[in-house]
Order: sequence, then C-alpha cells, then structure tokens
Amino acid sequence: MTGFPESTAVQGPAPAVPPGRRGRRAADVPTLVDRARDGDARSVARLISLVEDTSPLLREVAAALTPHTGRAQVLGLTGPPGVGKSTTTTALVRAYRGAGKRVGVLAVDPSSPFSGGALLGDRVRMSDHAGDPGVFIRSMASRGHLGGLAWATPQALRVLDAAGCDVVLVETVGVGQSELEVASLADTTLVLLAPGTGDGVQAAKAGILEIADVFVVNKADRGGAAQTVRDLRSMLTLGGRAADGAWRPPIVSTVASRETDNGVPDVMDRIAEHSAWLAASGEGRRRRVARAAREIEAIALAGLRSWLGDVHGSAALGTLAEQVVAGQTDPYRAADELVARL
Ligand SMILES: Nc1nc2c(ncn2[C@@H]2O[C@H](COP(=O)(O)OP(=O)(O)OP(=O)(O)O)[C@@H](O)[C@H]2O)c(=O)[nH]1
Ligand SMILES: [Mg+2]
Repeated sequence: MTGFPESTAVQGPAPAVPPGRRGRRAADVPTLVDRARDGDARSVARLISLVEDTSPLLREVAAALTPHTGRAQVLGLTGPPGVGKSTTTTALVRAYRGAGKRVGVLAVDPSSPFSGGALLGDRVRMSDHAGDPGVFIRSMASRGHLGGLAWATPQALRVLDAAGCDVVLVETVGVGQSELEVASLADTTLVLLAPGTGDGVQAAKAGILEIADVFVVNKADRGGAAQTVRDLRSMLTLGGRAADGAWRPPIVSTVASRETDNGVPDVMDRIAEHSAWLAASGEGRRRRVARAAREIEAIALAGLRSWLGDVHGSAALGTLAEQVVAGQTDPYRAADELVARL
C-alpha cells in the first residue's frame, strides 16, 4: 500500500463538494444511498466511483451505507489466468438470477491500470445481463487506488451489499498476494483450476490451496480433468487430516462454457453447504470480524502515514532534532514526545 490522499485522511471534516475528477456535480449522499437501495444502477455506480476515487465524501458514504450492510453473501473466485473465472462468474450470475436473487459482480484486476468499466466486456459477458435490473457489474483496477485494491474492494462490496445484492461475486485474476488479500474478503472462496496446465502444483506453490473453500476443476470437457481432481485430492490429503468439524473443501468439476449440464448447480450446492457450515460453526462471524479488523487497521495506518508525512520536515521535528544534537534529549524521548502529539 502506498500513501493516502490528504483529503481522505482521518482528521478533518470532509468538504461538501468532491474534486470532480470527471467534472461531476456534487453528490447528495443520502439521496444516492436511498436510490441505490431502490436498485438504481446509476446511483450504485456513482457510489462505487466515490469510494474508488477515495473521494472526500468517502466517510459520509461509509456512514450512510453501514446500517444497510451485512446481508450479502460474498463469493470470491480466484485462479490462474484463463482458467474460466469470468465464464464461471457469468454462469453463476445466470443461475442465481434464475433463483430470484439480486446479484453483484466485482471483477478485480490488480495488475490492470484501467478501471471504471472499460475492460468489462472482456471480463464478464455483460451483454448477457444487459438491462437486467437485478444485476450490478463493475470492474475495478489499480488505477486511482492509492490505498490499494485490498482497501478499495471492501468499500465497493459495502455499496453492493447496501444495494440489496443477495450474492456478490468477486473475480480476481492470478494467484499473487493481492489476489489472496481480495480472496480473504469473501465468505466463501472458490479456487478454479483447469486440467493439464500444472495449475494444481502452481496453486499449491502460491499458497492458494489453503484459501479454497470449494475447488472447481473447470474445462472438464478437456482431457485430464479426472487426473487433476486426483492430484488435487492427494495434495489435500498430504495437508493432513482435518480436525473434527473442520470444513473439508470439496472438488467440483465444471464445464462453465456450456449452457446446461455444466456442473454449475453442483457448485451452488457446495457453496450453500459451506454457507451453512459457516453459520453453524461460528466461522462465518469469525471471518467477518477478522475482515473488519483488517479494514480498520488499514484505514488507521493510512491516517498515521498521512500524519507522518506531515511530521516529516515539520518545525516540531526540527526542534526535537536540535534538542537531540544539543544533548538536551535522546532520540527515544524525542520520538515519544512526537507521537504524544498525535
Ligand atoms: N473448453 C472449455 N473452455 C472454456 C470453459 N470455460 C471457459 N472456457 C474458455 O476459456 C477461455 C478463458 O475463459 P475466461 O472465463 O475468460 O477465463 P478467466 O479465468 O476469467 O480469464 P482471466 O480473467 O483473463 O484470467 C475463454 O475462451 C472461455 O470460453 C470450459 O469449461 N471448457
Ligand atoms: Mg476473467
């Protein structure tokens, strides 16, 4: 994570008007939130832009959303490039819509400099859901995220949650550190692999076997899917016997590109079972508390960093430095004094 813009630091009231990166008019946050809750797609998009851009209105947005959040089931999809995450996301959206659920999708690409929907067509076949008021799709990328995607994504999730999404699917690309962070935002994480690419071994190396709640071996229409399932099973067994009552991640084979007989209903069943286990075991709550703790830490650290930025080169620091050189104090006491002014 890098710096944090002054305007979003912890101190000071937010100005009433955002800087308007795209020359927008001032937003009336309560109205936007009311409209988003009624399912108005433009207001949802607008709120996500506000949190993405670390707008000065961010705090007001977060406060206004909070009473309406905590309902959405967050599903993370991760796995190597090209494994079929977007195709699976599209199939899941269709299936959850079929079950009458309101669905949100966040396509997160930590490596991409683009955002705001430009890449959407490539990521999730939006046209499948065009005009469906029960689906919100948004792509997010590193551009503009001074706090990092791991910081921006929970805010966007909160918007979709408040907008009444029953399910939010978060697709991330790759198997790097930021993907792990984003995956950790989910209630249930699906790790996708494909046969014949050594994905399983790569995934084990990257440490994503541990984060999987459900494994999906996609492209099961290709040769080697059964072998990939066997490899995965033996790698999981090598991990040792699960404790009593622990969740044992199931492995589902899919052909996400097919309209029917694609294994997607099985994936949904396993997700539902995991969801029930999360509730019964208390692990669901533990995960959400851990997630909130990380978020608070990230926000507080950003504030501290911004404060430290102000301290650097400040008169107070200069005075303390003079005192250390003059032998009037030592650097430890000087640092304590500096921190005490926080
Ligand atoms: N044969 C076969 N092809 C599939 C299947 N699922 C997806 N594909 C194809 O695989 C390619 C990549 O699919 P995507 O869904 O874009 O994969 P992705 O993991 O989202 O890719 P990135 O977001 O770029 O990492 C596309 O051409 C899909 O049509 C499947 O079950 N079988
Ligand atoms: Mg994709």
